[in-house]
Amino acid sequence: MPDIVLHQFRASHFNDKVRWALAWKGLKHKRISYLPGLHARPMQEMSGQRQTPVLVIDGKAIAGTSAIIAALEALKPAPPLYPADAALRAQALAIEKRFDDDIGPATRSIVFGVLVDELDYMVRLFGHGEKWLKRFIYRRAVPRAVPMVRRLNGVNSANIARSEKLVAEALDWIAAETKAKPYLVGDAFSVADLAAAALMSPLCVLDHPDMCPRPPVPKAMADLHARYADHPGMKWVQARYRDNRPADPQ
Ligand SMILES: N[C@@H](CCC(=O)N[C@@H](CS)C(=O)NCC(=O)O)C(=O)O
Repeated sequence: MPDIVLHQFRASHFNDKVRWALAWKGLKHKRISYLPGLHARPMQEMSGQRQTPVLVIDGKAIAGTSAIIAALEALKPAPPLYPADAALRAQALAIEKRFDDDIGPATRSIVFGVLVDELDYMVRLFGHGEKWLKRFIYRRAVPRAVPMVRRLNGVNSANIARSEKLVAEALDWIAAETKAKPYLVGDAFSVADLAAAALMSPLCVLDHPDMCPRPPVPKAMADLHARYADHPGMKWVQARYRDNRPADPQ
């Protein structure tokens, strides 16, 4: 078995996209978690860019979730995430790209629009599992980082309005595409479903241990989840987590 290490943020939908792909492939791996802000230098040194996730396979670092999934598909083709048929594969990869480029960042802007005013919750989401003292020091430092958090995550009224529109369109699109069948492309779960579900996931309540709420949940976050809860597109996201996300390999 290859040696696989995932360098990750805990509460992050792009990171969950890779955790899901690793679970789907049944690939055992080690996880190293970072608190946002403390991640940039190690990611840069490892992969030449600052974002998480970075996956290291037998010493080779790969950044970018689509490149990581391509590498996992090459490493362990079965069970597949790419459809075998070339036309369906192109369709699935185009959907993955749309969610990577537009919807994932939009989801993040909406959620951080709440989190910048709920710093205790933000630290619980990203810091659960850390030692108490590290969380305490981080919580004291976070207020100074809020302007940067706003900038990096597009938290401004114009971008949040644009993001809400993109997310509403994506949810309607998912609902229409999956009215008569569970999957976005063909008749099997693929990278399209994985990307769409993972990158919408922060807008709904999940019971998966990697993406569940960290109580107490502030009212503003509960209200955000409630806003989308009844949408058939969001129910589809929850169904994919329930039906197509295998347990992590032990
Ligand atoms: N397109 C990238 C997006 C990754 C991404 O946005 N990562 C975020 C976490 S969700 C991050 O590391 N943000 C911190 C930063 O930009 O420094 C991918 O597919 O991996």
